[in-house]
Amino acid sequence: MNHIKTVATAALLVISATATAAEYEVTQKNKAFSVKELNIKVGDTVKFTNQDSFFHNVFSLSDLKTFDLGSYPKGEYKKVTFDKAGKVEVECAIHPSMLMTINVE
Ligand SMILES: [Cu+2]
Repeated sequence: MNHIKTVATAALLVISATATAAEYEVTQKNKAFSVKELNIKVGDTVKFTNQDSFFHNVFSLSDLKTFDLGSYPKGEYKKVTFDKAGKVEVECAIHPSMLMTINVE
């Protein structure tokens, strides 16, 4: 019985740790990000979904969070979790005019 109780407590801790983190979705449509600017909190995740019928890429060269999610087609998404406060510029390598800013607080 003691063992079962320990497992239940551990599960509760996992739930409370993730409950404070939010997930946002930014879509790529008509060669643009759905928002120009997004304000999130440290620990939050942003899901980048391609809604165009051609490939988009998602990357950032920002010091705060450097990443490259690669290129992917319509209907697919990739997620990034932001673990530090600051500003992140997000771009698409295929379409240079696509640009957005994420403010992590
Ligand atoms: Cu693009």
